[in-house]
Amino acid sequence: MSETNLAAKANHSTANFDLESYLRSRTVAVDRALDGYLRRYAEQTGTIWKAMHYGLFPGGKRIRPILVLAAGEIFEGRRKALLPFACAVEMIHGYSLIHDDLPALDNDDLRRGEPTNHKVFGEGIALLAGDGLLTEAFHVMSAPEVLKSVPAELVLKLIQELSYAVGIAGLVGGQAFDLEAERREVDIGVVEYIHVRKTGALIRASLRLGAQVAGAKATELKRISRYGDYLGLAFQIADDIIDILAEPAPGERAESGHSEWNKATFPSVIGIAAAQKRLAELQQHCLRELAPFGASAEPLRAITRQVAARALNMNGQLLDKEMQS
Ligand code: GRG
Repeated sequence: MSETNLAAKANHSTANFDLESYLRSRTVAVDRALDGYLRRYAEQTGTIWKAMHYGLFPGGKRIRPILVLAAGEIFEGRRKALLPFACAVEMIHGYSLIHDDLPALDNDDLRRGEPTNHKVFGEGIALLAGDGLLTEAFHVMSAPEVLKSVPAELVLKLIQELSYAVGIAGLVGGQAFDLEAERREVDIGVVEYIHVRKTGALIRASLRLGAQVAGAKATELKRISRYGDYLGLAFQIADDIIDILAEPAPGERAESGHSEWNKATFPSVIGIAAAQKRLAELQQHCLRELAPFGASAEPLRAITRQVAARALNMNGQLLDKEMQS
């Protein structure tokens, strides 16, 4: 097996799979490639370059690019072919966070424990850094080097898929709907509608990109897509449960009255226990979709469990009671 071939298929087994080292090694590969893409502009662009770099480094969990790689590995995709797509989805994620933190949207001062992009570089540059990352994602995917390992027709299809997933039908539309939902009562159907677009679409697209670059067959791709639908929703529900359970008690909150309970989320609309139950069900759906892929899907299986575990373990007893009732 060549150095550049990610096909770790034969090495994974449920019993001894080490998720931590898997995530670490993939993060190193993604970070190196992301840095390489940005370095090409370092000399010509000054502050905007620094703001774009700051938007990507230090990174977060890198879950979306790792999903590209992990889905590609199932079908023995080559790292060289997968990495441009992995980096593109992380650039788009980075852009969405920079824009989401702006005063016009969430008005956040901190991101990953550090001052947000606009706090460091000002609103104008932060806005442009987001634009720069979004645009660069498509530049990276359509580069001539990519066409040496991925057929041009497929590249075009993937660009179309990803732009659909992050445009008005997906991330942008979901965020806009979320913004408007803040001013009205929402039911769980609306919450799910928002999450599927705002968070789910990019997660699903990441998995589909990886699988297609690696040559998944139509039936396999359908399975990966269903897995992506479940994982995307699970990811957002888990994030919202963690946010609510980590929130200070009402008397200890800042005077702004900002509370996770006021947002359009699963735990705020149906309660923590019901949200945990839904999360546990989604985890099962995810694992069911991965079953036919055997050991090659062990990374995705372990990622699924980790996504759910953090939110379920925070309040395990409550979940147990609900599941028994
Ligand atoms: C501004 C067009 C536009 C969209 C913004 C991504 C987004 C839409 C908003 C961010 C706020 C939010 C809670 C989104 C839900 C998705 C989510 C949980 C994002 C955080 O993703 P992680 O946990 O972040 O992967 P890290 O820091 O690990 O990269």
